[in-house]
Amino acid sequence: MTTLDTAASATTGGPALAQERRLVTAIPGPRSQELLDRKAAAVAAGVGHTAPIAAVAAGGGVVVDADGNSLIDLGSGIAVTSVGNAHPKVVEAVQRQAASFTHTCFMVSPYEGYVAVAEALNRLTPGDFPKKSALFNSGAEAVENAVKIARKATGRQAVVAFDHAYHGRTNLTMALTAKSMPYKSGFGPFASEVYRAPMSYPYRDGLTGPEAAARALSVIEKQVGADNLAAVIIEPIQGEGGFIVPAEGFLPAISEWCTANGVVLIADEVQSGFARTGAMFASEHFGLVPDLVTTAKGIAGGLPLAAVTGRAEIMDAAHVGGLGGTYGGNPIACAAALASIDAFETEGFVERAAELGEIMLGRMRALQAEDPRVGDVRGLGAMVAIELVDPATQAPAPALAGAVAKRCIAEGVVVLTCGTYGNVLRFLPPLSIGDDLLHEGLDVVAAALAAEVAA
Ligand code: PLZ
Repeated sequence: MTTLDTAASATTGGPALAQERRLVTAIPGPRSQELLDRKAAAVAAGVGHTAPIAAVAAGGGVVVDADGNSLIDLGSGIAVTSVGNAHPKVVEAVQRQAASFTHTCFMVSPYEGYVAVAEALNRLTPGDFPKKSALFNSGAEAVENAVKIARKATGRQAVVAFDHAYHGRTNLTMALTAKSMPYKSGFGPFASEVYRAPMSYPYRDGLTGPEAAARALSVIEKQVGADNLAAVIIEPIQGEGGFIVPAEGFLPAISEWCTANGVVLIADEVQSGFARTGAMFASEHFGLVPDLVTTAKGIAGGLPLAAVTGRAEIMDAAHVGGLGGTYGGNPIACAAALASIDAFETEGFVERAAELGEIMLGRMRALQAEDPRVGDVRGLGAMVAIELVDPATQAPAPALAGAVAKRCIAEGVVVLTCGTYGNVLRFLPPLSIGDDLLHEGLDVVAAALAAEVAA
């Protein structure tokens, strides 16, 4: 046993973990540093990390490290542990399924968990028409498959994605993702027949939703042509791109155009789905009923699972054997998803996300009122961000955002940055966090911002 094993076995995670910010060493402490040294020697340099800690337990609203520090979690492992880390129902379901069977491959010997997850997704996603689902391992894999399905269903090849979009790190999804550094730079050539349209970004373009939609549709019609277009893929609220909430009317206009032109509209709800925004899916806030929805992250309480769900006739377009993968819909991940979905539906997480959003938006608007470096405050539910800028010019302030995030982590609060310009601080707490801990985390954010002189 290494020292890290000893620390890990001494700590049980989940909601019973003391819900407190507790710093007993500098971050990183010696045990965390020991792991980071091993990481540097053993793990490819391309795999970065945000918080320099060795995590040994997490639950409620905290992550505990190997040195005994307890950090407030405002990231949820990038919007994954929405029901809370090591949620008891998830833990129990995983243990029960693992003891029963760990894998058969659904394409070889089907099992109920996969079918039950598909049924739940067909029921929960927007739209009251017949739906079907297929399960995969990661968000990127779900997006790849949604595009495969749309191409097969339409007999067309082109796909449109938007400025600031993030859809993954595989070859096709890198092509769909907008930002070069760090996601794409040097990793080309990228998949062909991917085109980019301008997004509605109210803070920076000042356009109404219909104006922004007209701008995007003009680009699509002139540069791609509806006859060539299989799918338009969009995050209803953009995640990595900066928590950009499109102006009212933008998404419905894009959706109507897709319907009128036989184009499959894919909503990528990998980050925004599963209660995160105060609705089961962010699409619901905009009255958006996509043809296909991609999900992952929050679906399974931390286990790797992803899905494509949508109109049955589109989903069924792929021939038998055309979709699949060795692990897609792994039984343990499905058990975790069913337990998570049960928690979402019976433990008030949708409402809780809305409450957490009110707290975060209120606090951040108050901060904005006294600090002009907070250029924009935006988000829905527990998906809230602030965009930091030069007050004189509104130019993005990425160095400031990075410095504030770093200071927060040193003070025991895990905060993530995002945005095309790297100047956005985003807050994605587990929906199991308590009000007091959230307020304390936001106090630390405010103090960190105050402590940084303008970048
Ligand atoms: N679609 C909307 O947000 C993943 C990326 C983290 P995977 N976002 C976090 C990183 O730096 O790799 C994401 C997303 C949206 C697709 C994906 C991809 O999901 O499960 O990471 O493949």
